[in-house]
Amino acid sequence: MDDLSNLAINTIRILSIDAVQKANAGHPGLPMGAAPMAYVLWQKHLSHNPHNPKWPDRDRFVLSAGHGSMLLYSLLHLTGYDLSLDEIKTFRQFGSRAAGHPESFLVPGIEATTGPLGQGASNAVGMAMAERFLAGRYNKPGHTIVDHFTYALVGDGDLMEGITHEAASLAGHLGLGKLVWLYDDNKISLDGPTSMAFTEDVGKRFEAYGWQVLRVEKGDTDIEAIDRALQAAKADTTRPSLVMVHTTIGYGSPNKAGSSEAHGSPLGAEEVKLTKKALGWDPEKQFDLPAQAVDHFRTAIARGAQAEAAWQKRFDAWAAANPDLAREWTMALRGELPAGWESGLPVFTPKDELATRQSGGKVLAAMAGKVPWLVGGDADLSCSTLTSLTGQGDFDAKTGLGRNIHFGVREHAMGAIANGFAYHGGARAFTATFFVFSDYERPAIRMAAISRLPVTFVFTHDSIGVGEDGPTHQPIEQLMSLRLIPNLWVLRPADANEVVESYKIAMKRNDGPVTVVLTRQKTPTFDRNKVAPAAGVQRGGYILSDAPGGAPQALIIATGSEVAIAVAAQEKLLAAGVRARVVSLPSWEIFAAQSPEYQEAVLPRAIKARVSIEAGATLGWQRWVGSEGVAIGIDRFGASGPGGTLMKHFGIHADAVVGAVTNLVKT
Ligand SMILES: Cc1ncc(C[n+]2csc(CCOP(=O)(O)OP(=O)(O)O)c2C)c(N)n1
Ligand SMILES: [Mg+2]
Repeated sequence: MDDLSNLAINTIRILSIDAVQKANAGHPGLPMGAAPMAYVLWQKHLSHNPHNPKWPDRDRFVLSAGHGSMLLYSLLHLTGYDLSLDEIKTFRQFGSRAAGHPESFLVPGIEATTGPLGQGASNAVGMAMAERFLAGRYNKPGHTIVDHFTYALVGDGDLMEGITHEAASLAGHLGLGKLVWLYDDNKISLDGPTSMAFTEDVGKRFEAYGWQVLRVEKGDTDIEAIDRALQAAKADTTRPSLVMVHTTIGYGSPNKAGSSEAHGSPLGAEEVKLTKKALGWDPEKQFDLPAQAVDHFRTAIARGAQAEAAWQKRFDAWAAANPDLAREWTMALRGELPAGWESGLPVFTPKDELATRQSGGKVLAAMAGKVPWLVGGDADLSCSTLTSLTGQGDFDAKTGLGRNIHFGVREHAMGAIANGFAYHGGARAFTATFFVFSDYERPAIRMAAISRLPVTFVFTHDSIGVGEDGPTHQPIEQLMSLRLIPNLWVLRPADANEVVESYKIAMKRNDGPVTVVLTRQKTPTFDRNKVAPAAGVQRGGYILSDAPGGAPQALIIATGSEVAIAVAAQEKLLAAGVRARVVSLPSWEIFAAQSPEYQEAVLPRAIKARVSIEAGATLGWQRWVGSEGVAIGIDRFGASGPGGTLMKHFGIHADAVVGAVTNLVKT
């Protein structure tokens, strides 16, 4: 290895261990072991512009092993991104952008929030798919404006997690030739050697997935071999590549290298000094970055500017030849929507007795006709979720054409891949599966919420209304548990026109994910001449049907298919002389964000007789019905049987509401 490369690699190591030591917390081992591969990738292969981290055709780099965050912060600082040495000195402190794990919205250049192992690598699959999707849509003969690689650095932990098994399997199937995972193959994880729990032949596994597998035996020192492997990875355009780089965790530390002791705690002041000595640094100096190394890293700035300028030239020529596409490109990347995109959406009438999954399918297809960058798919359930975009073809990673993604039965990866599309930009992604399997997608939903990603997670078969499939397929706690996730909007529309409004919300939201929760079974479409317009959904909750003939004595609050039950109860109550107001509350989050005046107008504090009805867990409903109200729901697992029978059996019917309201009004 030449001296300058050696110095540069050690600079990453020293900066990383100093920051971890100062924070008195963090993971020094990975940055030390992975520094050579990171150096070769960033210095010789990664096409990026530190002064414009958002350049659309940059290569993407995801540090999936997010615990090694100091590796990424070192690279960002050294190559000239907006992350100062002073900020690195605040690593892991409250308010620092150099957070414990990389957070995509804190520092430009962090492509994905990582930490929960496996998510980042799977995001990278989504990014690589998004690259293909944009290439298919925008590249034209003689004009290539989308053409970049996606790299992820993965550790043993990433490759143990099930989610990467799914993501890698799909990536191999699709033949994502511009996806490269660099595997920090150090045979150590948190608790000790991986031999305790992880002994399969990873290379063979990836070969079986259809990946090109490359090996670097001396990953601590042999940067030429790393370079050759990366060249070979890029040269194979038909298969994703796994570069297995054999490294030593904590390389350079005389007493902790090769041991899990280097994984998750600072080396200790003494060991830091010994490491510095071993690597030829002054043991007494901290945050000592040799100017020669920094200058060397910062050549990335000129290289990046040049690469972007060359791209810009190609882009301008393309834009001149394709002005309509160029306008679309700009809109799609900004997260805007084409003028008039809402105009063709269906309007449903009471004649339409549809399951909300059915109306949902129609709305989605109509939106897809207006928004060409809407893309999505399902976990082998499109025949049930009805989320196929009719006439839009199946996604083909070779051509990049087609907008229906067959994720296969892989909910875990599906969510993370959709997040990858959002991280990439230029495409609006949705996913679909049965609501009960939202549990399989939940870790990705949580990451979307943290990272403020505009992804739409569609779920159908949303209650015991599913029927005969029984308790394994009947969501009980899912609705309430998704409401627990901060920054996630959970929408459960009551009828077809509320579905239209829900999808409008999903399409317009740019600062976080939205779930749209739909029924398997038919629900009536309300006569909007008799009840309030569905546009009330935009406020999260609204008075669907007010108490006829005077001030309401009671409030009935419901979501989804139970709103129709509430309306039926309202009629029965009226016949018995009780005036009840029906409030449809499709989104708690949006409603709770309305002004106190609006909330008071919908749910007046003075009315204590309140009953909620929702075919799911009741925990939490007290928030809206108050301590004196009654929450009708289901707090046990469902049962196998026809949906209608189950609704009766579990007390989800109008008479239950009538009974509860009558009791409350009497007392
Ligand atoms: C889903 C998930 N489970 C557990 C953890 C806690 N954790 C962080 S790093 C780690 C071990 C990772 O080992 P490896 O990827 O080999 O990293 P190395 O020790 O080589 O740096 C674990 C279990 C996590 N971050 N995410
Ligand atoms: Mg490891």
